[in-house]
Amino acid sequence: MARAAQAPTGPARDERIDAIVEALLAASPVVVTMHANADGDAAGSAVAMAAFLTEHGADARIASPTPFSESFSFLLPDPEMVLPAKSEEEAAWCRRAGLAVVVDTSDPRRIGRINSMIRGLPTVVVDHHPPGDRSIDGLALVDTGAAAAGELVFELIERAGGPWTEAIVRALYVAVLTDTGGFRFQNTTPDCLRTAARLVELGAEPEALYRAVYSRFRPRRFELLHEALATLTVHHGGRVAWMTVPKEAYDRVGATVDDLEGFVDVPRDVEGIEVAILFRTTSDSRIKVSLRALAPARVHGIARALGGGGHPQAAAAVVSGKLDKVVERVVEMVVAELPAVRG
Ligand SMILES: [Mn+2]
Repeated sequence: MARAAQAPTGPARDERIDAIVEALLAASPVVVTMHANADGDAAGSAVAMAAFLTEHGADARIASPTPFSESFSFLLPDPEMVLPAKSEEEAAWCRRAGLAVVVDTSDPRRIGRINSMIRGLPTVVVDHHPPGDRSIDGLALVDTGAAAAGELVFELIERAGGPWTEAIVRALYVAVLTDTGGFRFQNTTPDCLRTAARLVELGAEPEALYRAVYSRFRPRRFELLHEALATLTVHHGGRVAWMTVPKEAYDRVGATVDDLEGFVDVPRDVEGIEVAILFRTTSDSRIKVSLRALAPARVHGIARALGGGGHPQAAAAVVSGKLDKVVERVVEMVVAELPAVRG
């Protein structure tokens, strides 16, 4: 099989999509996976893919490298769609599978422990991240022009003629909604809005799904945000802003990663900002660095240099070191990479 690479265009793209649909509809059982710490796009794309395959008569289940996000479990039409993590059932499923489908990443490192479990299986990769130095072998639909992997899953299901069940429609709407930050970011293209429009025609309910994703925070999240806000720092003439999540407060309120949803939008929403950064201490005492940029500023190069990855305007890395030292180092890198001010 061809290595994952940028999707061809025109008739070659049509052929690739046909080949992928054919591969998807020929296999059972199928194991669907996505990147660790799945966001709305990874979770939504995986659920839609598994539901689509199930509708076509396949036994399809999700193997999630990290526990399936509580925030997106409402998308699961059946909680059993996700294989119990690190179980014999999960291992047996991967051994019996005739196909693996990887969504929202092409990087074998980002699917963590699942990578060795699907090694050797015929694989379909559906992704919209810029290809990195390593990619999962397989039949790939990788299109960095897509706002969300969910937009590409939509294209595949459309080519297969549906069906557009409630579970599929909701999951894909949430995929596109979340990866565009609620249709606010630069990746909110006409194509992505057309996909969203089609999903609404097919029954997706924008307000219900908006509330399910963005308006279901526990009070402890605001307690943590209150303390994090005290760390908000604006730097370099207002071009860079960052916030840190105090580990002591995180532990005290019993927060989980789900409680941090949207925190990076705080520095991102500072007027005139070009790069926003969120720093938090992970459970193994490393520092997770989330970077957001307003074009033309780009941050994926910095994330890569730190051992992470992502998109030009949204990227992340996990680095070792003391928080204040990591802040100093990353801010220095960001300032050095800022485009010159014109005019
Ligand atoms: Mn995505």
